Amino acid sequence: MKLRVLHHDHCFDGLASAAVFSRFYSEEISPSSEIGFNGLSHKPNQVMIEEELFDGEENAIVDFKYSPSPRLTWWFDHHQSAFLSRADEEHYYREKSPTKFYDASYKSCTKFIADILSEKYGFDQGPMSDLIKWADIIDGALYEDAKTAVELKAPAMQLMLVIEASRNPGLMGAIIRDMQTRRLADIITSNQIQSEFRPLHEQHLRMIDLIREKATFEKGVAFFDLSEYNAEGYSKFIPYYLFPECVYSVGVSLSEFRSKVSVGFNPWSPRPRRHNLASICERYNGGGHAVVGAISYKREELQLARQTAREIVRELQS
Ligand SMILES: [Mn+2]
Repeated sequence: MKLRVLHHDHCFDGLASAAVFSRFYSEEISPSSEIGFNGLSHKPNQVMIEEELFDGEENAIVDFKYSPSPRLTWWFDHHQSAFLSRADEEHYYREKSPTKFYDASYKSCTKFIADILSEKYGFDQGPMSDLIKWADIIDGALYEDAKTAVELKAPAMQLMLVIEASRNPGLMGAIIRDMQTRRLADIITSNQIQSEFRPLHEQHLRMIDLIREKATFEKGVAFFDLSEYNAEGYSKFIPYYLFPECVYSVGVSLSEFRSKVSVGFNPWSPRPRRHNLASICERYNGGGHAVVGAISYKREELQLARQTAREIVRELQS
């Protein structure tokens, strides 16, 4: 018997969701089943989950979009945009499958899965409670302060850095297997994870120094232009760590494929938010949420990205 678990890739909640579901499946459904993991990533203009990914006798998707495929047997998601099309959404509500679940009010899919399985199958969350708690904190960005988010002292935060940034194939599956039975503090001290963590952590510390050096702070807005550096993928909480008084941050970055303006609201801001950042970004053909947004330009449109960033800084300062 083979179970295929498709999970949101390079995401702490995606991997923790796969771990909780797999432990449940081995305990309650089929102890002798062989479980294989495969990560899914968002792609522009995606219309469906490729059918050939459903290569188990049972197939599950966790923390990722729905598929109407008859080969999909289990599904759990908590994203606001969980359906690739209106037809998929209608399919989900019409089918009323007893093993497919959706609730956008959950901070993490991990906690959602654990609660559903406890309620319906008597699954014991106890042994995985620390993992579930951290999935909620990380996916819901419920950090106590910027220090917790940026200094990465907790084992879960260190593991998050490895999960989000490592490109080592096979590592995600190994972490999911570990998450099912081992404590986060033990997982992070293994040689394999440490050798991944060290260079990523050094890179993270360099980004903190770079933003400290490049950022200006005026009228509640921290602004930094990192386009001269290879600097896409820094932690979005760094500006709030460096400038605790700031309300908003605006950054410009340049990667191999695009130039980008990132806009964020400080979750620990001393003053309330007075702007909807998604609406501001939408005016420039970008998007996001009320508290965080972004606008992508072509690489060669960097000047345009810089100009947009300056305009947004002025708007947020007013
Ligand atoms: Mn999630």
